[in-house]
Amino acid sequence: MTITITAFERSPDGGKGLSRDTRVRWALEEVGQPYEVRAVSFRALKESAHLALHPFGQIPTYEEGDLALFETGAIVFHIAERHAGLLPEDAHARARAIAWMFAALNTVEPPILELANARLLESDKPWSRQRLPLVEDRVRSRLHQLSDRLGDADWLDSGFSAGDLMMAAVLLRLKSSGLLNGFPNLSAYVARGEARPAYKRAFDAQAAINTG
Ligand SMILES: N[C@@H](CCC(=O)N[C@@H](CS)C(=O)NCC(=O)O)C(=O)O
Repeated sequence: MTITITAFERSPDGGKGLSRDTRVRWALEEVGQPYEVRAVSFRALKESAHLALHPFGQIPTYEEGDLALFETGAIVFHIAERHAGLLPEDAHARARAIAWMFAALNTVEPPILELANARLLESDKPWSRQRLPLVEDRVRSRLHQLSDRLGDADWLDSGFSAGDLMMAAVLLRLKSSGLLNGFPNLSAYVARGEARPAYKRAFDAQAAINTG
């Protein structure tokens, strides 16, 4: 059955791979599933046809036969459950990989998004210069904890899993901030993710529609 995902017609990052369709593309590439992409304009995101798929008017969505999903956590989890390659066989290791997916989305991504909002949307506010260091500290605090847990391991829980895919995708958003530089093991972890052939294919595919 054909898998169709949605992506921005033109991503605001100009093809740096930060739009969340990239993590879904990455998961599909990891498990070797072909997919099609339907590009959606900002205006169409908020129109009824797209809202029927995504109640919050966002990308990405995932359609396969009569299944329609939104939220990257749910989509990547669905892909990982349906196809071999992203979740370990062992039940406990599988549960831990899923816990890392949730940790990426619920614990690590929120302060990173707060930082992006502080930099992009609030920089003209009179209180912005005082608030920014506090927001950065909250990100650093999470990075410290994650760095301590990762130590010198390649991946968060033995082999690469959907948990690593989601965590690396979330951390990639920090690359331009310089905050990862204080954590060499996390920088290397993200680089290992980016070096995976499946990530490269996903990155190139999104770049192809967002550059040029
Ligand atoms: N929690 C959602 C977030 C989705 C999201 O924020 N998508 C962004 C693109 S990366 C979007 O569509 N933004 C446009 C908007 O919110 O109007 C997920 O993980 O899928």
